[in-house]
Amino acid sequence: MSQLRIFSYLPNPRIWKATIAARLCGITIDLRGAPPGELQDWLWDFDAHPLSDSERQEPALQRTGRTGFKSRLYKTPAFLEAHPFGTVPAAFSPDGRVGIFESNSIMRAVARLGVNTYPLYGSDAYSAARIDSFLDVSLVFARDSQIYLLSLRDTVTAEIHARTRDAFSTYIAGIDQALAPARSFLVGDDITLADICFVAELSLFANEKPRSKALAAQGLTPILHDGLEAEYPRAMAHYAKLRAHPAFAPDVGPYLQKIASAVAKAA
Ligand SMILES: N[C@@H](CCC(=O)N[C@@H](CS)C(=O)NCC(=O)O)C(=O)O
Repeated sequence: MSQLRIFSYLPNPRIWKATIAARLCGITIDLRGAPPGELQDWLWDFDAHPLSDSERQEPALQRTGRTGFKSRLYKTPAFLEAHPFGTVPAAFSPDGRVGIFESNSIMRAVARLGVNTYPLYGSDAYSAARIDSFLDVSLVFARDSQIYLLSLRDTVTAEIHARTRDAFSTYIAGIDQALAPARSFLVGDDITLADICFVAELSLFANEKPRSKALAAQGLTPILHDGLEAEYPRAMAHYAKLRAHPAFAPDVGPYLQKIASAVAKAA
Protein backbone atom coordinates (compact mmCIF):
# COMPACT_ATOMS: atom_id res chain seq x y z
CA MET A 1 0.00 0.00 0.00
CA SER A 2 1.19 3.52 -0.81
CA GLN A 3 2.51 5.55 2.14
CA LEU A 4 2.36 8.93 0.39
CA ARG A 5 0.43 10.39 -2.50
CA ILE A 6 2.00 13.09 -4.66
CA PHE A 7 0.26 15.16 -7.31
CA SER A 8 2.35 17.15 -9.78
CA TYR A 9 3.18 17.80 -13.36
CA LEU A 10 5.41 15.05 -14.67
CA PRO A 11 8.30 14.68 -15.11
CA ASN A 12 9.43 17.08 -12.43
CA PRO A 13 12.91 16.97 -10.80
CA ARG A 14 11.36 18.35 -7.61
CA ILE A 15 9.45 15.07 -7.31
CA TRP A 16 12.62 13.03 -7.71
CA LYS A 17 13.65 14.21 -4.29
CA ALA A 18 10.85 11.95 -3.03
CA THR A 19 11.13 9.17 -5.61
CA ILE A 20 14.91 8.78 -5.22
CA ALA A 21 14.57 8.80 -1.44
CA ALA A 22 11.73 6.27 -1.73
CA ARG A 23 13.87 3.88 -3.78
CA LEU A 24 16.60 4.04 -1.17
CA CYS A 25 14.42 3.55 1.88
CA GLY A 26 11.75 1.26 0.47
CA ILE A 27 8.72 3.56 0.56
CA THR A 28 5.85 3.23 -1.91
CA ILE A 29 4.58 6.45 -3.45
CA ASP A 30 1.34 6.92 -5.33
CA LEU A 31 2.25 9.43 -8.04
CA ARG A 32 -0.50 11.27 -9.91
CA GLY A 33 -0.18 13.84 -12.64
CA ALA A 34 0.30 14.67 -16.28
CA PRO A 35 2.65 16.72 -18.49
CA PRO A 36 2.87 20.42 -17.48
CA GLY A 37 0.65 21.57 -20.34
CA GLU A 38 -2.16 19.26 -19.23
CA LEU A 39 -2.38 20.18 -15.56
CA GLN A 40 -4.66 23.10 -16.37
CA ASP A 41 -7.21 20.46 -17.37
CA TRP A 42 -6.96 18.58 -14.09
CA LEU A 43 -8.79 19.03 -10.83
CA TRP A 44 -6.16 19.84 -8.18
CA ASP A 45 -7.28 17.73 -5.24
CA PHE A 46 -6.29 14.75 -3.09
CA ASP A 47 -8.28 12.77 -5.64
CA ALA A 48 -6.67 14.66 -8.55
CA HIS A 49 -8.06 13.70 -11.95
CA PRO A 50 -8.78 15.11 -15.42
CA LEU A 51 -11.63 17.63 -15.17
CA SER A 52 -15.17 16.56 -15.85
CA ASP A 53 -17.39 18.97 -17.83
CA SER A 54 -19.31 20.00 -14.70
CA GLU A 55 -16.10 20.63 -12.71
CA ARG A 56 -14.81 22.84 -15.53
CA GLN A 57 -17.97 24.99 -15.28
CA GLU A 58 -17.82 25.32 -11.46
CA PRO A 59 -16.76 28.91 -10.52
CA ALA A 60 -15.76 27.91 -6.95
CA LEU A 61 -12.95 25.76 -8.35
CA GLN A 62 -11.44 28.36 -10.67
CA ARG A 63 -8.13 30.01 -9.72
CA THR A 64 -5.53 32.02 -11.54
CA GLY A 65 -2.13 30.35 -11.84
CA ARG A 66 0.67 32.28 -10.13
CA THR A 67 3.96 30.53 -10.75
CA GLY A 68 4.68 28.58 -13.90
CA PHE A 69 1.01 28.50 -14.95
CA LYS A 70 -0.48 31.41 -16.84
CA SER A 71 -3.80 29.74 -17.45
CA ARG A 72 -6.79 29.18 -15.23
CA LEU A 73 -6.37 26.32 -12.77
CA TYR A 74 -8.98 24.29 -10.93
CA LYS A 75 -8.30 23.76 -7.23
CA THR A 76 -10.76 22.39 -4.70
CA PRO A 77 -11.26 24.12 -1.32
CA ALA A 78 -9.94 20.91 0.29
CA PHE A 79 -6.79 21.17 -1.82
CA LEU A 80 -6.23 24.74 -0.68
CA GLU A 81 -6.86 23.77 2.93
CA ALA A 82 -4.19 21.06 2.65
CA HIS A 83 -1.93 23.22 0.45
CA PRO A 84 -2.37 26.88 1.43
CA PHE A 85 0.16 28.06 -1.18
CA GLY A 86 -1.67 26.08 -3.86
CA THR A 87 1.48 24.60 -5.41
CA VAL A 88 2.65 21.33 -6.87
CA PRO A 89 4.28 19.00 -6.07
CA ALA A 90 1.54 18.46 -3.52
CA ALA A 91 1.83 15.48 -1.19
CA PHE A 92 -0.80 13.95 1.07
CA SER A 93 -0.90 11.38 3.83
CA PRO A 94 -2.66 8.23 2.57
CA ASP A 95 -6.01 9.33 4.08
CA GLY A 96 -5.69 12.79 2.49
CA ARG A 97 -5.88 14.58 5.84
CA VAL A 98 -2.37 16.01 5.91
CA GLY A 99 -1.00 18.10 3.07
CA ILE A 100 2.76 18.39 2.68
CA PHE A 101 4.13 21.10 0.40
CA GLU A 102 7.60 22.20 -0.69
CA SER A 103 9.54 19.43 -2.41
CA ASN A 104 12.24 19.40 0.28
CA SER A 105 9.61 18.75 2.95
CA ILE A 106 7.97 16.05 0.85
CA MET A 107 11.38 14.39 0.57
CA ARG A 108 11.83 14.67 4.35
CA ALA A 109 8.47 12.93 4.83
CA VAL A 110 9.72 9.98 2.73
CA ALA A 111 12.94 9.80 4.74
CA ARG A 112 11.04 9.83 8.01
CA LEU A 113 8.68 7.11 6.80
CA GLY A 114 11.63 4.94 5.75
CA VAL A 115 13.91 5.72 8.68
CA ASN A 116 14.25 2.08 9.73
CA THR A 117 15.50 1.04 6.31
CA TYR A 118 17.99 3.78 5.43
CA PRO A 119 19.15 6.80 7.46
CA LEU A 120 18.66 9.40 4.72
CA TYR A 121 18.03 12.18 7.21
CA GLY A 122 21.16 11.69 9.32
CA SER A 123 21.85 9.63 12.39
CA ASP A 124 21.44 12.25 15.13
CA ALA A 125 20.21 15.79 15.75
CA TYR A 126 23.47 17.29 14.54
CA SER A 127 23.74 15.43 11.25
CA ALA A 128 20.01 15.98 10.57
CA ALA A 129 20.47 19.72 11.15
CA ARG A 130 23.52 19.76 8.87
CA ILE A 131 21.41 18.10 6.17
CA ASP A 132 18.80 20.82 6.76
CA SER A 133 21.54 23.40 6.21
CA PHE A 134 22.14 22.03 2.73
CA LEU A 135 18.40 21.88 2.02
CA ASP A 136 18.02 25.51 3.09
CA VAL A 137 20.81 26.79 0.84
CA SER A 138 19.39 24.67 -1.99
CA LEU A 139 16.02 26.36 -1.58
CA VAL A 140 17.63 29.80 -1.73
CA PHE A 141 19.28 28.82 -5.02
CA ALA A 142 16.05 27.16 -6.22
CA ARG A 143 14.13 30.41 -5.83
CA ASP A 144 16.42 32.30 -8.21
CA SER A 145 16.68 29.28 -10.49
CA GLN A 146 12.88 29.07 -10.79
CA ILE A 147 12.53 32.76 -11.68
CA TYR A 148 15.32 32.44 -14.26
CA LEU A 149 14.04 29.24 -15.91
CA LEU A 150 10.52 30.66 -16.19
CA SER A 151 11.90 33.90 -17.66
CA LEU A 152 13.77 31.90 -20.32
CA ARG A 153 10.39 30.88 -21.72
CA ASP A 154 9.60 34.49 -22.63
CA THR A 155 11.72 37.46 -21.60
CA VAL A 156 14.88 36.85 -19.67
CA THR A 157 16.55 40.07 -18.55
CA ALA A 158 20.21 40.85 -17.83
CA GLU A 159 19.23 41.51 -14.21
CA ILE A 160 17.60 38.11 -13.70
CA HIS A 161 20.52 36.44 -15.46
CA ALA A 162 23.11 38.21 -13.28
CA ARG A 163 21.25 37.40 -10.07
CA THR A 164 20.95 33.73 -11.02
CA ARG A 165 24.57 33.49 -12.14
CA ASP A 166 25.61 34.79 -8.71
CA ALA A 167 23.19 32.46 -6.93
CA PHE A 168 24.50 29.51 -8.93
CA SER A 169 28.16 30.24 -8.26
CA THR A 170 27.49 30.72 -4.53
CA TYR A 171 25.61 27.41 -4.42
CA ILE A 172 28.00 25.29 -6.47
CA ALA A 173 31.09 26.75 -4.76
CA GLY A 174 29.63 25.77 -1.37
CA ILE A 175 28.87 22.24 -2.59
CA ASP A 176 32.39 21.98 -4.03
CA GLN A 177 33.90 23.17 -0.75
CA ALA A 178 31.76 20.74 1.27
CA LEU A 179 33.22 17.85 -0.71
CA ALA A 180 36.83 18.94 -0.09
CA PRO A 181 39.37 17.49 0.08
CA ALA A 182 37.92 14.21 -1.18
CA ARG A 183 34.64 13.51 0.59
CA SER A 184 32.30 10.95 -0.97
CA PHE A 185 29.04 12.56 0.21
CA LEU A 186 27.87 15.94 1.43
CA VAL A 187 27.04 14.77 4.96
CA GLY A 188 28.51 11.66 6.59
CA ASP A 189 29.62 8.55 4.74
CA ASP A 190 26.61 7.74 2.59
CA ILE A 191 23.85 9.33 0.49
CA THR A 192 21.57 11.67 2.41
CA LEU A 193 18.78 14.09 1.52
CA ALA A 194 21.48 16.72 0.95
CA ASP A 195 22.92 14.77 -2.00
CA ILE A 196 19.48 13.99 -3.43
CA CYS A 197 18.40 17.63 -3.29
CA PHE A 198 21.62 18.77 -4.98
CA VAL A 199 21.11 16.37 -7.91
CA ALA A 200 17.45 17.39 -8.33
CA GLU A 201 18.20 21.13 -8.31
CA LEU A 202 21.12 20.85 -10.73
CA SER A 203 19.07 18.66 -13.08
CA LEU A 204 16.21 21.14 -13.02
CA PHE A 205 18.68 23.90 -13.82
CA ALA A 206 19.81 21.89 -16.88
CA ASN A 207 16.65 23.24 -18.53
CA GLU A 208 18.77 26.28 -19.27
CA LYS A 209 20.69 24.29 -21.88
CA PRO A 210 18.19 24.30 -24.77
CA ARG A 211 17.59 28.04 -24.24
CA SER A 212 20.95 29.35 -25.44
CA LYS A 213 19.30 31.14 -28.37
CA ALA A 214 16.97 33.05 -26.04
CA LEU A 215 20.03 34.04 -23.99
CA ALA A 216 22.07 35.02 -27.04
CA ALA A 217 19.21 37.21 -28.24
CA GLN A 218 19.71 39.27 -25.08
CA GLY A 219 23.52 39.20 -25.38
CA LEU A 220 23.78 36.72 -22.49
CA THR A 221 25.74 33.50 -22.10
CA PRO A 222 24.67 30.23 -20.44
CA ILE A 223 25.40 29.83 -16.74
CA LEU A 224 25.98 26.10 -17.26
CA HIS A 225 29.08 26.10 -19.44
CA ASP A 226 31.89 23.71 -20.34
CA GLY A 227 34.32 25.23 -17.84
CA LEU A 228 32.32 24.14 -14.77
CA GLU A 229 34.12 20.79 -14.41
CA ALA A 230 37.42 22.65 -14.13
CA GLU A 231 36.04 25.36 -11.86
CA TYR A 232 34.07 23.09 -9.49
CA PRO A 233 35.62 19.63 -10.04
CA ARG A 234 34.34 17.99 -6.85
CA ALA A 235 30.75 19.24 -7.20
CA MET A 236 30.50 18.30 -10.87
CA ALA A 237 32.09 14.86 -10.30
CA HIS A 238 29.65 14.30 -7.41
CA TYR A 239 26.75 15.08 -9.73
CA ALA A 240 28.12 12.76 -12.43
CA LYS A 241 28.60 9.95 -9.91
CA LEU A 242 25.15 10.28 -8.33
CA ARG A 243 23.19 10.60 -11.56
CA ALA A 244 24.52 7.15 -12.54
CA HIS A 245 23.55 5.60 -9.17
CA PRO A 246 20.73 3.00 -9.52
CA ALA A 247 18.41 5.00 -7.22
CA PHE A 248 18.89 8.19 -9.27
CA ALA A 249 19.33 6.97 -12.84
CA PRO A 250 15.69 5.96 -13.56
CA ASP A 251 14.61 9.59 -13.00
CA VAL A 252 17.68 11.58 -14.05
CA GLY A 253 18.70 9.55 -17.12
CA PRO A 254 15.61 9.98 -19.34
CA TYR A 255 15.19 13.61 -18.27
CA LEU A 256 18.74 14.64 -19.21
CA GLN A 257 18.45 12.60 -22.40
CA LYS A 258 15.37 14.61 -23.37
CA ILE A 259 17.22 17.85 -22.64
CA ALA A 260 20.19 16.67 -24.76
CA SER A 261 17.76 15.94 -27.64
CA ALA A 262 16.24 19.42 -27.28
CA VAL A 263 19.73 20.96 -27.33
CA ALA A 264 20.59 19.01 -30.51
CA LYS A 265 17.31 20.11 -32.09
CA ALA A 266 17.84 23.76 -31.14
CA ALA A 267 21.33 23.66 -32.68
N1 LIG B 1 9.65 25.60 -3.92
C1 LIG B 1 8.50 24.84 -4.35
C2 LIG B 1 8.09 25.28 -5.74
C3 LIG B 1 6.68 24.87 -6.08
C4 LIG B 1 6.09 25.74 -7.17
O1 LIG B 1 6.41 26.94 -7.29
N2 LIG B 1 5.19 25.15 -7.98
C5 LIG B 1 4.53 25.89 -9.04
C6 LIG B 1 4.80 25.24 -10.39
S1 LIG B 1 6.52 25.34 -10.80
C7 LIG B 1 3.01 25.81 -8.84
O2 LIG B 1 2.52 24.85 -8.32
N3 LIG B 1 2.25 26.84 -9.26
C8 LIG B 1 0.84 26.81 -9.05
C9 LIG B 1 0.15 28.10 -9.41
O3 LIG B 1 0.72 28.89 -10.18
O4 LIG B 1 -0.98 28.32 -8.96
C10 LIG B 1 8.83 23.33 -4.27
O5 LIG B 1 10.02 22.98 -4.30
O6 LIG B 1 7.92 22.51 -4.16
